[in-house]
Amino acid sequence: MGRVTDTHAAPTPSSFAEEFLDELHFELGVSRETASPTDLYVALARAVRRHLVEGWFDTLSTQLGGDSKFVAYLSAEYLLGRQLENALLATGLTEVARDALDGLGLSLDELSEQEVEPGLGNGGLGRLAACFIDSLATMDVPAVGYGIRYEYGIFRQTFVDGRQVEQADDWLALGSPWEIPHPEMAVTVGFGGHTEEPAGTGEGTADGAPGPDARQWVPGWTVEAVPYNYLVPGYGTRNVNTLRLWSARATKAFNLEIFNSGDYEAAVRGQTYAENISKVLYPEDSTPQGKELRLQQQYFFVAASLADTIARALGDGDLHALPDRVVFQLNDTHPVIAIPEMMRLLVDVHGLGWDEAWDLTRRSFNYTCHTLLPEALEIWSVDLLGRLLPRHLEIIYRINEEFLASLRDSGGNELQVRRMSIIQEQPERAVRMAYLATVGSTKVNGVAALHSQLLRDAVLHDFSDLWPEKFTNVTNGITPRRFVRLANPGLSALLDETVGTGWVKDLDQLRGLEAHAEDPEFRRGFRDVKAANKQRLVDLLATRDGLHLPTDALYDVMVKRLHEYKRQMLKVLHVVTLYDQVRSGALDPADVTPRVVVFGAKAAPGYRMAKDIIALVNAVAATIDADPALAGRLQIAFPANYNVTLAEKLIPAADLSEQISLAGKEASGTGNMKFALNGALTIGTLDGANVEIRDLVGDDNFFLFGMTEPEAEALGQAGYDPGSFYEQDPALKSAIDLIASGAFSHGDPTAFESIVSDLLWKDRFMVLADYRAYLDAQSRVEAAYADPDAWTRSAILNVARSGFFSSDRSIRDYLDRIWHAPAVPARSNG
Ligand code: 26Y
Repeated sequence: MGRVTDTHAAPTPSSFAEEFLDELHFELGVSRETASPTDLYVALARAVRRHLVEGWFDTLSTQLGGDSKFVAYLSAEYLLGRQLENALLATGLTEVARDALDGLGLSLDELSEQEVEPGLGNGGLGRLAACFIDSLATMDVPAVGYGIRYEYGIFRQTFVDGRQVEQADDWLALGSPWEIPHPEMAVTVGFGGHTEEPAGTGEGTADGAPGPDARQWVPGWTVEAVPYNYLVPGYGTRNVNTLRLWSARATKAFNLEIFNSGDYEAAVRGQTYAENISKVLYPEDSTPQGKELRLQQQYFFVAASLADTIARALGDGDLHALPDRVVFQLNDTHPVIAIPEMMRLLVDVHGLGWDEAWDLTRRSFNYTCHTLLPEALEIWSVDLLGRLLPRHLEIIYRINEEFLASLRDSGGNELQVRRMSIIQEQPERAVRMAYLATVGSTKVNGVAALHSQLLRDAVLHDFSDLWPEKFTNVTNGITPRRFVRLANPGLSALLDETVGTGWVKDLDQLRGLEAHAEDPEFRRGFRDVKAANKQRLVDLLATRDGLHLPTDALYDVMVKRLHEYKRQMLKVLHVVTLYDQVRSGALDPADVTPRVVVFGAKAAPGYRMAKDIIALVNAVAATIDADPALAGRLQIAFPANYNVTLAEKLIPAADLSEQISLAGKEASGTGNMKFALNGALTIGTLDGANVEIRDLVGDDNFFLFGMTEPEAEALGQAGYDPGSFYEQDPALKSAIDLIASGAFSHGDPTAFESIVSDLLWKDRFMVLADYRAYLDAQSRVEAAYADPDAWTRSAILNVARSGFFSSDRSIRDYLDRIWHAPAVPARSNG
């Protein structure tokens, strides 16, 4: 190995500086004098990446050498966040790099700021996948994350006159130092065409003969899937796992057409069509649109990943060993086309009989559901699916026929059979992907205890009656590396001093803090950390967004995608009520607890109501800002483009975490866990993982309000009338009337008409029904905040008792309950 790339020896600042300059000069071709900040960042990233490669090679040779089982995590989204600081943490090189850069007159922190985060996900589901691959690597579990290398990630949000405007996220524009492309390992993926009787000698079957159940798929067109490897370093281990994201490239056949067809332009258009597949992340995270390109994306990455997995797991080995060598985890229904694809590979390509193939498939797949909203359950019209994937549709039909026949055999009545059919007949024939996933998997899990229960009781009720042992729960978690150690260095230092450094890998050790909750000295230290984090946030939002915020205030934070079920409107009504009461003289401004209400939220571009709510938040913010009566008392901050990078600054500064969805609608939430672990108190409903947070941190350290899920359900059944709540609560009535009057829209009463009328006539998520309880809970918050010692004590207990929410624990649960794949620590070959 070359002089400066000898990554065996522990690097010193001077050797690291040399590596950094080597990258800058010889790889980027830029001199120190002419280098832009981005150049410097890219050179730094590449220098750090060198130190992951040895461990990665060791991991690959250890894992591929033995006969270990590995996890193939299939996810259409990975919301990774910035990579540099995480890689430095994992390699233990943070201080070396800092010193090296100092010596060159450069600042690590400034270069880190250059990194554009890979936003290859919408929200919770994508971020969960990123936390899981971090935990898998840290726990030495052989695992590969498979997904899509979108050229454009989640859009950048800007506000124009308070309304959301989306911009393309060209995150690759300035180079992408973390990825390693392998064009030579491209996999060909077919689409369209037709199926036929297989020819005498079966295509690719092991012994050359078609299997008894084989059909031949003749695709109409193909694309190539080019793998890009991302190194996923474990913390405090040699292990470095792989995240493999696929990028679409036109096949040679497309390029040939360029020569053969006289129509050059049309041929190039064809190329563009193929390469569109990995162009952009769909920014919707509910109400799937049934868009053809989305199905193309799903099949594209699934087909490439399965081919890759089978080669990796089996080499030339025995297909019957598949379930012992690999376990697939389906992250929601987005990759569920993998089930018929596996059947196609086994039956058509490898010549297995149907029953044997089905047994192997079912034993290899597991499915995680992330929703409770019926409209979020993916379905694909038979028409579209049959056109794009004709063989897969045949396979799905046969899976369904056999499944329904088995139901009838075991005495199922016709109503039940129709309810459980993988094919829905009305309003159009379509494949219910959640049902296909359930039928084709060994285990089905929800993402929080309540959610898993509601899956069993409602969403997949018939299936859980049929196969009770199939259903399990794995409560979500978050990685303490990124969301505590990196995001909150002040708290981390305090934790290290108090309980030692082991918590980063074993978050239950935070329990050791409990004893210190009563120690005034410790409480002071804890408060100082929170104050410093607020200062850091205030500084950031001043430069990033031009906001001027006080530090000496209660930071009340609601950050998550904008959805009606999450009830940002409830928060708005609280703020409007405070404003209204001060304005009308009912409330003395001096009695208002100084509060900064922080929102962060992107709306799906086509979601009108969500966009209107964003506009309303900004309008209320501007109106309050303009009113001197509220100065220093109440302020809304709504920084645009909430993303992982901003979350890492916002969450550690929060006092109050808003988790106020209607009970029974939020599958889990993971932001809720991040806040608790950073010492914010939760105001929340009994929904998703809030239930478990409250159970653990204790009722005294959690502001509970609102209807329970059965209560909300019963109210809906009884015929919910939001107008009656409006009529009966003068404060509520006054707040809504104020919005309706145009008070936040320069006197224009039409501006928020759609919101007002929806609340009064529909209010699907029962904002008005929970309004009074929410306001009462906010009064309890104010009373509690008035006693800093008691508040801090509660905050400390939130941290101490939230170790359960480490994604390491989630992974342990997946291993115990679903995967049964032992850890395999990487052996050094060096
Ligand atoms: C099919 C397409 C429209 C689609 C794309 C993305 C559908 C859903 C999604 C993303 C869903 C999502 O992020 N769900 C969230 O998953 C988190 C992790 O489990 C949960 O904590 C959270 O409650 C849930 O809303």
